[in-house]
Amino acid sequence: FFMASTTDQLDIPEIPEEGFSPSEHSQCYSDMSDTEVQEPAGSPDFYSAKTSMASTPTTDYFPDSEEELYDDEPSDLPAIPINYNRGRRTSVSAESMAPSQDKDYVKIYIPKTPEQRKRIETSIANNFLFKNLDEEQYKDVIDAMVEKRVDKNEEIISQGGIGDFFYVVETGTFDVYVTKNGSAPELVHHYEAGGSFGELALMYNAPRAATVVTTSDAVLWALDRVTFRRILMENTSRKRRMYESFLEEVPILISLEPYERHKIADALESLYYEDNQLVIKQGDIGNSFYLIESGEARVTKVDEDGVEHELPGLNKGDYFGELALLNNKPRAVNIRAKGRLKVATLGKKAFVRLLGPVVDILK
Ligand code: 1OR
Repeated sequence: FFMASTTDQLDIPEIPEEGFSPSEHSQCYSDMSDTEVQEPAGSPDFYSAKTSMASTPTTDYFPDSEEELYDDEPSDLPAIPINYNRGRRTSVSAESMAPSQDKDYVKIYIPKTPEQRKRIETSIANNFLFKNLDEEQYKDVIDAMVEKRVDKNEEIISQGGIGDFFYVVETGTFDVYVTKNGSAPELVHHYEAGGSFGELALMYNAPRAATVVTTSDAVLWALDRVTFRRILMENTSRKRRMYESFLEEVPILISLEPYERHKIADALESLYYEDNQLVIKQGDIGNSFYLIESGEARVTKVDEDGVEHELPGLNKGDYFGELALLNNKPRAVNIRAKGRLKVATLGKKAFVRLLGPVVDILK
């Protein structure tokens, strides 16, 4: 796709990166390309589908110059979250985020069998980035996705490259490596079925922040940059922005990487309670973890004689509900709103997956 259309017509900007050295990185990945855009690896499916995508206006994909890519214009995008692009101007105005303003947009339609659609639906069913889509958005996303079958030890994304696709994992396993300041690549993360990656470069018009390699044969669903930005980005960046400063101040999460807090933000949902409303009932089965965004909560415990005792209360940044999730036991206390209370909740599965690194502290 890129070789056939984009590179002929556009001068794809090279994105130099302070602190990132592709050549040093490639010492560990002898087959790693130093170019920004990867040749699509994998099945003929992927090639042919990419070719048909070329009918979409290519200028939508990349700005004409680096100046445009890193424009000083004010932007409605959040500032870049991680310091992998330190020293560069990071605001972006290359593409519009508001779908309604983008009248010339041609929807991408890649024909699929019902069986392929079913597989996509299963792959995205528990992915927070696909929550809250309306029917049309949901259909447009599935229409635009491309199946990509890859072998073990293939590099799907190279740190420093330009972002072309966002990927959802149907099957297979992946390792994520980050090279900081020219040091050896460090293994920072894994993905498996249901996971997704490659959103950062698309959201922030930034170089790829990490290298992603298959550790088994795998099936991926790739979503092009324009469809990602049109449909999935707004909600995702709104949520990350909304929870960013709050999560930075939650003591229990301080040890996490900024990117780990972003993933938590994707999974959080805010709930409001009125004065005296019950949030957690002693004895119930626990399904959620709670962080107080604003307001206060009262904590009480009913003893064996049925007498309710007041315990120290909870305030902004405090958390509760972890015990029942960690120990699979009923809720140990009652928690009620004291005045109006706003909490951010995380479901049990997401709690286990995303708060793994702090479970010891919670325990
Ligand atoms: P991308 O478009 O930059 C690489 O391409 C992708 O790897 C990136 O989007 C994320 O989807 C994914 N830091 C940055 N990107 C990460 C990280 C990460 N983990 C996965 N990706 N971590 C911070 C390392 C200092 C790891 C946090 C657990």
